[in-house]
Amino acid sequence: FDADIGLREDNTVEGLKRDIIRHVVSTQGNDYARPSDYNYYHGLALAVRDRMIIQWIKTQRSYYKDKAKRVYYLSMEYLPGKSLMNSLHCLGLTETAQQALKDFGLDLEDVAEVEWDAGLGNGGLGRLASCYLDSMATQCISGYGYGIRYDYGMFHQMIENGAQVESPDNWTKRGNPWEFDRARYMKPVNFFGHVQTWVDDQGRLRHSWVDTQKVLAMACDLLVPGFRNGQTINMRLWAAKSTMDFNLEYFNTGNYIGALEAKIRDETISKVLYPSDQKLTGKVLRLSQQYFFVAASLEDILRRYKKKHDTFDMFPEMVVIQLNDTHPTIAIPELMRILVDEELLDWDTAWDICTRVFAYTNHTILPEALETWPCSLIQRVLPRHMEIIYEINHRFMQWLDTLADGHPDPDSRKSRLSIIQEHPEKSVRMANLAIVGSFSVNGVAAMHTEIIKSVVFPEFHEVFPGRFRNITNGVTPRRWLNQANPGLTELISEKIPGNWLCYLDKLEQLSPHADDPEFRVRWRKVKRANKELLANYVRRKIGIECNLDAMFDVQVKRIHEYKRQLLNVLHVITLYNRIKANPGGEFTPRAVFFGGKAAPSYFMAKLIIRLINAVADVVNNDADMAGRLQVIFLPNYCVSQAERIIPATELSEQISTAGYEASGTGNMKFALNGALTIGTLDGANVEMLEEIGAENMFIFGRTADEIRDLRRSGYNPWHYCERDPELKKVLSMISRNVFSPRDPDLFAPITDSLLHNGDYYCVLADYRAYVDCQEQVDLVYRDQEEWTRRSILNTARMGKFSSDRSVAEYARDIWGVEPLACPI
Ligand code: DL6
Repeated sequence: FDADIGLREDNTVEGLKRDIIRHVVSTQGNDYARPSDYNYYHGLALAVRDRMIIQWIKTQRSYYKDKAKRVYYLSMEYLPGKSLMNSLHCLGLTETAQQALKDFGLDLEDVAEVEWDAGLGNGGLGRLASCYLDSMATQCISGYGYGIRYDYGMFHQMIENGAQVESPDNWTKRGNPWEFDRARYMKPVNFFGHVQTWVDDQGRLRHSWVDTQKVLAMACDLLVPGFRNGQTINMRLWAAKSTMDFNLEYFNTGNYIGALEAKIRDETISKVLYPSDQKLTGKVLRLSQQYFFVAASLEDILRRYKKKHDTFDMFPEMVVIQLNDTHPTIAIPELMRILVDEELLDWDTAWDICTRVFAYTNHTILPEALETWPCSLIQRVLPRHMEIIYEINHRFMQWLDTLADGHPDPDSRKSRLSIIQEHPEKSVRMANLAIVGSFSVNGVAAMHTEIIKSVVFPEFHEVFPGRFRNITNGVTPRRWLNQANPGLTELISEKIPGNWLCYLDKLEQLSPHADDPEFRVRWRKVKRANKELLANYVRRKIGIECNLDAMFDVQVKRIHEYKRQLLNVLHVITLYNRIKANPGGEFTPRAVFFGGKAAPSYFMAKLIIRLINAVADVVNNDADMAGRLQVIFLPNYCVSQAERIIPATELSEQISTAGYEASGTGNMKFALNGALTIGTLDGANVEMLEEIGAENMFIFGRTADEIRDLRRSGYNPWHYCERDPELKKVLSMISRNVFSPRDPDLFAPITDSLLHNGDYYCVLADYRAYVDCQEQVDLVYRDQEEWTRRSILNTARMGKFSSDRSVAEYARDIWGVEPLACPI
């Protein structure tokens, strides 16, 4: 009995069963004699949530008691995946739930399967945000995630005739037992209107944003539990609701259809996630989404601060706001608007506060992903913010004029650093605004940060030298090892006592066991069992029978030219040709898995999916390939699917063009689960190499500098094709429609982009090195003892890549917060 709150937490099997039945019957209104798996899932989820809310209340209370500085993580995207198993593991209730369901004649795994993934993000950026919330909760950091509660998350991908077909992901159509809708936290958010400038009776120049259209933001709270530490933090997602007054006006004038239109238009704001990860087009709706969640979040943050403070003097001491990429950058002018226009602070004081509160994480160097918004658009949607951005820029330009650093061409530097870009259309460069308005700018892997400092924003680094830093990404071992790979977790736990899942450096203690043949046998057994589980899943989903003796070679991630799924396909075709040429030869058997979604408007990415499936068709239907080569495209790659694929993987493909993958986090998850990596020196692969050792990875291809030099010296992909008969044959097969007999020239855009349009991502330049490196992979795989030894060492040396380490670095180097004493 918790005297403090007065709620009972009965964590016995009987207690849990009682709560499940209560929710199945009383909350959901079911006849207890005939509930379905879904009813039980829902009932169990609510019973678990009951327990988490108690933790959550205690956690929130402790923040006030400890006068904790709050960390606010603003992100347009989160990818929590499924919540049930994670919550049970965190609360230490997995076995209890297993037994409770068994008593009802059910299996926990089947019941957990019913849950729908919360896919509120595109890929790495969103999943990183979820890993960081997990680590904040686990490390007792007073954090909050803020974002958007999209009605439709990442689209559902189907493959029809080899092509991606998208359908909407109505992830909450059967309700979402994990969230609390807070109708009392409805915050009006303003759009459009105009600015009135006036002088008040104290002679102050004032700005009022008037005649706006309002949309309400309703808070939906999703609880994020820490790992067995009694902490639960909050992910607050905002849902757009139309204002009642607004509807009434229409109704009163008899315009019923108009009233409905307005409601639909308003609520469109949180309807759907933009399914494009690296290219953001200047759409009113996207800007509205950004402002919507930022404005609601800032209001909430200020409300919480004002409960305990009468002035803003302490604001930077009590609040830090991490901007997850530029998407929430409009928060900077919004905070200025609130402080100057509403709180009546003078500009300099307000700016000083702002620039001590915001920190910005950059996640990409792809130019098309660096957001710019046409000034005309911002002017229309957020007129006061446009004025403020101009003012910020004006003062920044003036400040640049004061720099006496002997720059040879200060005017051209000013135009490059300006927040306003003049051509081709007058626009706001959001990254420049984020850098100018933040006290910290960080990249997500050492190499990425170096590129940011030296190539993407070199002059910002010159004028703000202390502002840039690196925080290498990490992944949560609770989800990506404990939950996804219980077999391996158990085996590791035999060798490493204590709570190594929260102190991942301890994995190093596994290293000596790599030389123990018995341990290696057991390690292999776990992998084999995981391969069987994946094979069962593949059979169920797409009816393909996987060869369990084959090396499971996997590339799952968003489909993008820079990630070079094409290079992998060219290798598969090369293997196919080699086997065809020598059908009696000895080959290391491979099952090559692909998975990933293409942005619906990204033509090349969708064509790459078609090519993979077309190649799979030829390979999988050729008798000579039986037992040697298989190609499998798994539709609808998502978090819960990753949890099945990663533990079964033996070879992890991390083969982006060097200099383009900011970090990658899949690379970390695979190695943590004992896969060996074939990869380029890109993103966090570089740091993985430092930890794991070159002898335990397969590194190939040109470095980022070499790619740059190659381009500078006039890269001609034809040369590579002409000089390499295997490559030439592969490309000519694609051109000769071997993989598209019924659709001639289907893949011409791919061969054109490689041979005639400059092969921007240097696929052909790295082909030979990749194919040769894959031969090394084959050789090592044939020696299963050696492969297993390396596999164990990979896992053992992944301690650095826990998101706990990343979050601890953010806390120490950027946020200036210390972990609180955990309530339990
Ligand atoms: O930092 C998380 C993740 C990195 O691991 C990937 O390398 C990077 O591509 C990804 N970036 C994005 C960019 N989105 N935008 N803008 O998803 O971030």
